Amino acid sequence: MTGRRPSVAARAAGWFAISAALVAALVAAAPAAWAKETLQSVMKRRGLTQQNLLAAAKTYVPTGGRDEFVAFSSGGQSGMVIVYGIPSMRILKYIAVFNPEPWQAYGFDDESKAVLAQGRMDGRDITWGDTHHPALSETNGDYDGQYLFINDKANPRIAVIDLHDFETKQIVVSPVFQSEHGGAFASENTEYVMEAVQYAAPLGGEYAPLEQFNEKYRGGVTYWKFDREAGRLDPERSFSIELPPYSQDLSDFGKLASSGWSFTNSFCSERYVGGIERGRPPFEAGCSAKDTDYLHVINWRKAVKVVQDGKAVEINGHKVIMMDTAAKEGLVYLIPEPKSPHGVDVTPDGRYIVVSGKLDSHTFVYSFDKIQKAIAAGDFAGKDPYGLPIIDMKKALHTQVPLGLGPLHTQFDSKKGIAYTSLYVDSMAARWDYVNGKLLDRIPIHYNIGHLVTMHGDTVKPRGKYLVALNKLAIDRFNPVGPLHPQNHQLIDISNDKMALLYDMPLPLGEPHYVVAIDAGLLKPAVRYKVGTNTRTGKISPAKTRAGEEKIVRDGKQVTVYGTLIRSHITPEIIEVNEGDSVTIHLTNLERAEDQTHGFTISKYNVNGSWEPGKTASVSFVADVPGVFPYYCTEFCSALHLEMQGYLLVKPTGYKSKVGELMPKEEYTQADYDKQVKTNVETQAVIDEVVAFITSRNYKDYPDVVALVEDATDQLGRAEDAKAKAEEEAAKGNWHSATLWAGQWWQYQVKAADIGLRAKTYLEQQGARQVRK
Ligand code: K7E
Ligand code: CUA
Repeated sequence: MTGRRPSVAARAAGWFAISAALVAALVAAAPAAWAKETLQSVMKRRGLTQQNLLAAAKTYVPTGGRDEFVAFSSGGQSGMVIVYGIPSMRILKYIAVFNPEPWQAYGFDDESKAVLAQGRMDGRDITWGDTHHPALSETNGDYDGQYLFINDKANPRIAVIDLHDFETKQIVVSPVFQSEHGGAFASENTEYVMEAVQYAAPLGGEYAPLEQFNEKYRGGVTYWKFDREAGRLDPERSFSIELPPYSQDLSDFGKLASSGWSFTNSFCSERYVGGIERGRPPFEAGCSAKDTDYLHVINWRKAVKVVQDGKAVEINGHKVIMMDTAAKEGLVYLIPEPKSPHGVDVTPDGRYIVVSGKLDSHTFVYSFDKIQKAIAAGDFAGKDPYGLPIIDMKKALHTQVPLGLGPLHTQFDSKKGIAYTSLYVDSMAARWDYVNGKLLDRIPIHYNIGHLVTMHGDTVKPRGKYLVALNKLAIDRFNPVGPLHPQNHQLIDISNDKMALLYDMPLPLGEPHYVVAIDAGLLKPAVRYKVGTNTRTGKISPAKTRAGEEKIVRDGKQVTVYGTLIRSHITPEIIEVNEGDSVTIHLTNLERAEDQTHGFTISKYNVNGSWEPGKTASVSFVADVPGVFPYYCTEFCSALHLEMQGYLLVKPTGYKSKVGELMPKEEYTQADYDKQVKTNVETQAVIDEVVAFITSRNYKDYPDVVALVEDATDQLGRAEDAKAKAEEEAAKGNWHSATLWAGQWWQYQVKAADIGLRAKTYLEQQGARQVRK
């Protein structure tokens, strides 16, 4: 054997030692016992009340348990979406949307870079987003668990997340707005996703001085067409409606009784332009001078026809219905609404529209029926300066209810006619009856509640049960972590006559604005991809590579690597290029086992990626710095994870290789093969034991275990294939290849054993019954 390199035998010995240790670990299990504590003694020691225990019992999810609902929270300035479970309030995932996130490799691999590139504006990368309103896709007005949309208020954009894998698939940039806020909201069957302007500006991005505010500055609302088949928004079939410069705000789609209509608030119908430095009142005074602002009532279904009839103009290649057309065609109506409103929320039956004015202690309930009657009768109080008809407030109002100070947003209960409204100034949540106009109950929350969310609370079929208060500041609520505090989401039980506070959850990732919460059973995310999937397009990647097809292709200065990842090696293990070469590395994760993700990074080249089972993704860089750069897998994926490594060698320009540099060949022997087979036989004994346990229990009654058994069976099938290959090679006396295949056979066995053991533990914890065979 040569030099300082350990021999094959020595390295193999290390590998086998690990296998033996693993086998031992797989059989061992012995929990340690500690002094006994009782519920009473723990309550005393921690100073807990009966009330606390009740709250804990309502939120606690035992190990292995699942939450009843899954919440999707905007991540505010983080540009992400936060996913957490209700009632446990455990964070499950951060979904990267508008900015790079290394763990998901979003913005690191070429495929996701292409998604982020869709969000570029004026030729510039926007490396953050101010996410406000997530919206779940709907079928017949209820969540269907398929897609999630979210807006970026700062840079007017909407993103599409596919809930099949919780990945961002598309970002669309508003072709006409300079900022937005009233989005994303989905129509009853997700035909359209809405996005409304916030701060008025000339449509399409032109310059105009503030002196021309009334003439040139405009608001608007965009209806993005959603192509469900493609799972993408279709800019070609999307359109906007020009609106007055009233600072449009939140919006909502009508449903059932108000199907085909949408509603958008505004908070500065004064059309005030500020200018305190020019001796004028400040924005906040100028924008709240009048007692009322305008609710925009829009017939979007009719607007679709108006666009189809060719009555829209094009701005930046995007169809826009101008206000004179909107007025002539009867698309937009205005109704005065309480001063500086924020939320507008349509009731589950679609018959009422709830509007809260931040500066009015009443919450206003408009009747869709009355609005329609006024429109049909042509009964208008006048027109605004842009010719849009105004409906008299009294003629549209169903009732006004004094709920408290600073009402903002409203959600609905499974009980008919019951709503919940956040009271920002009072720091309370109110439960009230919007049909009979009665306040029923109020609960103090910790501080400055913004949005609130009930389960399916903005659909035709709210589920009730829980309410989450999204508090703007946490102040003194948690262990101090410096001047920048987390936010505070408070879980409230709404299933009884009195609302009850259950739990405080710190959220340390930007300021969330809105949350939507769906019955967890409606989400059906995949556990693996079809081998070779480009997850950002959903199509099979042309760079898909199977075992044995790995190759390195050179074309001039372009080096393309087609590689694979599987426990516990990266193929190829050596990539040699010349200084200045352009390198693209396509990798396919060949694993089929659940959660068997591999990572890949090359030191100092800012190369990073994440490959979930079946995924093909690519990293590209210019090898402009010569040297030796180790690459490795960044996920602790197996007992031999540290060995999942390789070298990128970047040869300096003009480097001449010298004789003797070639690596000597090292081959496994029959002894190596026999040793591996012995380990495999021992591992198989462990597997057989686990299988015997599982099949002796009523495991089929546990869907989680059935899924584990399927996964384990799949791994065992693969172990069988590798075993057959190993034996084939051994029969031919190809000991090197035979040993490699025996190693792969063992890798599959270990995974199968590992999955089986998890199933066994689960059955033990659940107290599964013995069954007769
Ligand atoms: Cu913060 Cu809906 Cu953007 Cu209200 S929004 S609080
Ligand atoms: Cu693959 Cu670590």
